[in-house]
Amino acid sequence: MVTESVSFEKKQLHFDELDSTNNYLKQHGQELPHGTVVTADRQTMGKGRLGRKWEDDGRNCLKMSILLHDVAIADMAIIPAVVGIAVCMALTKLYGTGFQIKWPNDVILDGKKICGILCESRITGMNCFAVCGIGINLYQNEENFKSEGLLHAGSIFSLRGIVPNAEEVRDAVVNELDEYYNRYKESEFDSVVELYKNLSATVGKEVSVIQGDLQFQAFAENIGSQGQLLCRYNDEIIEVQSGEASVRGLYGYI
Ligand code: BT5
Repeated sequence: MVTESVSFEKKQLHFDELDSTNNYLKQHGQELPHGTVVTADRQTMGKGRLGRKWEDDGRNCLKMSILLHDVAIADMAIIPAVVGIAVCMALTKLYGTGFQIKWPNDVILDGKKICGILCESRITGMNCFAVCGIGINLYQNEENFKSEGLLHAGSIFSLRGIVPNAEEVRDAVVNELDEYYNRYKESEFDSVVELYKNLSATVGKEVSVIQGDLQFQAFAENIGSQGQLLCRYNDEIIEVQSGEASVRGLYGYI
């Protein structure tokens, strides 16, 4: 099905402090235009997936949420993957190669997590609006991460010695999401999944799947059409959904 693509309006709202940029857009999304970007210097309740926390030590980390209107509810499963692609492409354009996606949508560099993505939605009739929350570590050093107890985290500065410009990163991510979300909407779905696979640090590896109290080892064989991880386990292919599980490499975080 071909859906008309609509470019982002690129309205920007910046706050000194919010509980969460995602919460702000979930509350106000209905009145704001498609593509609105909300940023905050500090979050008092930064959220990760599955009830986890996003650690925020102020301006060291870029915290942004982007609003997408008229999203089909069925598309919500794949949107985090499209956001992951957009972040990877934006950072690659600005800072060079090495950025990859650890399933489902951590962006990693040199095996360290430099970006987390949390997409949420609110149902409005037959469709919903989506809030794409993105946290990108910009300036932290090793000590900052140690003091937060974040063993697998890295920043653009700690890993590349570059001092990034937060506005430049924000604008690049928004532009890439505008591009890749529209490609997806224009039925270039397969090309988006293909690109996701090329950027994946998980596909082709033995992984440990963690699903609540359950943990098992499997071979990450492919990505499904809805962004699920297709794993080979005892000669069967099982589908691991991103809302339910995390994966680790057998020898560490990736
Ligand atoms: C995520 O969840 O990584 C999604 C994070 C999304 C954060 C953005 S910031 C803007 C917007 N507003 C919000 O309230 N949230 C979004 P998950 O895959 O569940 O990973 C969470 C785990 O990542 C935590 O349990 C920590 O282990 C780790 N973590 C927390 N803060 C981190 C940081 N700054 N850098 C790297 N890893 C971190």
